[in-house]
Amino acid sequence: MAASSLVTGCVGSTADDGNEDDTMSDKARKLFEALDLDENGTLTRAEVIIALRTKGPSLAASGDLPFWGLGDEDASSALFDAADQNGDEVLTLEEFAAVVDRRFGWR
Ligand SMILES: [Ca+2]
Ligand SMILES: [Ca+2]
Repeated sequence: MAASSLVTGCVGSTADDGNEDDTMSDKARKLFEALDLDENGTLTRAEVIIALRTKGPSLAASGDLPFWGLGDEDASSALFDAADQNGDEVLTLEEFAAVVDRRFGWR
């Protein structure tokens, strides 16, 4: 499996339609929305754990999450801790995207 196709795009700086910020990948945004079970715009630790357990397999099957990104409760909790940079026990999209984009190599 070649991963080279993942690193294309965003080479030009002329695209400026204002419809896309490049601070995070679309995949991170999509995953965040999938995990935000109550759709309030932030992720709690419980949401991350529950959502990855309930939705993770189907997200992985559809290519929206690496299979190796699936983990048990401890792994999900660790992911939460890694992402919660300011320690307020909720993840913003920005916090979440920064970690998953790096960890999953999406950006
Ligand atoms: Ca939420
Ligand atoms: Ca936070």
